[in-house]
Amino acid sequence: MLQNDLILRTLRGEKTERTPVWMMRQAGRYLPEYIAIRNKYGFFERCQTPALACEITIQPVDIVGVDAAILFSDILVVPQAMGLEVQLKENIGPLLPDPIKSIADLARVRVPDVDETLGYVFDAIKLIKQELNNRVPLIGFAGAPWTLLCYMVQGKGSKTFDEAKAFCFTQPELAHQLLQMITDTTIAYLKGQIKAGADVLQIFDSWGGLLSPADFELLSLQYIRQIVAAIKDDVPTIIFAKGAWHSLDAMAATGAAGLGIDWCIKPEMARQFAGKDITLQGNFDPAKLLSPIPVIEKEVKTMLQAFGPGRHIANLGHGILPNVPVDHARAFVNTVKEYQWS
Ligand code: 1CP
Repeated sequence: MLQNDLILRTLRGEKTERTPVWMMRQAGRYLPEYIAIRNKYGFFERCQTPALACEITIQPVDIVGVDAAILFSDILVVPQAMGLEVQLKENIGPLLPDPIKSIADLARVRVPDVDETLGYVFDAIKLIKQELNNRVPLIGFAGAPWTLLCYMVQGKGSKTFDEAKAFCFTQPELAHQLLQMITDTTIAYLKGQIKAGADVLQIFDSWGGLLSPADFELLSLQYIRQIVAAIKDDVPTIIFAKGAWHSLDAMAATGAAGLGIDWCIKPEMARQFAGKDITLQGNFDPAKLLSPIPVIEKEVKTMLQAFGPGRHIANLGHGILPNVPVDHARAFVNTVKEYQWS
């Protein structure tokens, strides 16, 4: 039995004594303890070594006191398992030197045996569950098929992912073939995470908001729907599709237990779109954590008030920035934990 199951109860819609809190990208570069490990081991070495992934995953639980741990890994381990080379360039980001551009490139991609290619993730999850010793739940995750296609086709980060979009608009059949292969891999991968012990799963569609509402349905949501349908009866699932507020109603209808929202939508409006029977997660502007601590405390309270008690998990609207001071992250978490509904 978990000692702190606030997030699980909130995802079920149960009343809780307070709002739970965690931060996207909470295991990462703002923590000196993470930097110390980063200076010794390469990125994928950290992901592939269960003892390192475990240590990094638990750091924010000990250091900032969040109500959940999120597996230390990356969404790009899936394209890697599917046969693409993925590099992580220091302070630049991901680089895929041979991206998918044509039907010939697609022949290099496969739906892999996940135990063979991603077994290290399952081993890490088992170790983390053991080390957490039921203190807080463990969140597993995967990238949404659309967001993974963005990297697999564009080959690197981008503000617009125009080459990925052009691929989908000019070679739709190929795009859908690739999206289905990613979906099939992701379902097997997430089922493996559940079997290994993940308590909650989050699907990161970081670039969902780059699509029009119609294209979001066509290129993203129809694949997310398949994933949620395959896992929702085993563990609660949270969909975070950044910028895709226009489809909160459709995302709520997938059977997900929670929806992540960014800071560009009012909580009241998100609630209206998503309906009352789903938990919302978010939506503090990550850059606001650079404000003085009293400002952070005040703004966190304003956020909590806007969401109201119940059906809300406090979080950032996107990942924590590397230049956030640790005591600012802690102020964010503590303000949520200490907040009293009067
Ligand atoms: O060496 C380093 O420290 C590199 C920085 C880093 C880290 C800490 C990368 C490279 N990935 C990660 C870990 C990571 N990535 C986690 C760990 C768990 C956590 O604490 O949250 C998670 C959940 C991710 C997910 C991820 N990777 C997403 C989705 C979430 C989001 O922030 O939008 C995306 C888009 C990626 C790709 C990626 N990997 C790394 C970077 C810098 C990026 C983003 C590049 C870009 O902006 O295009």
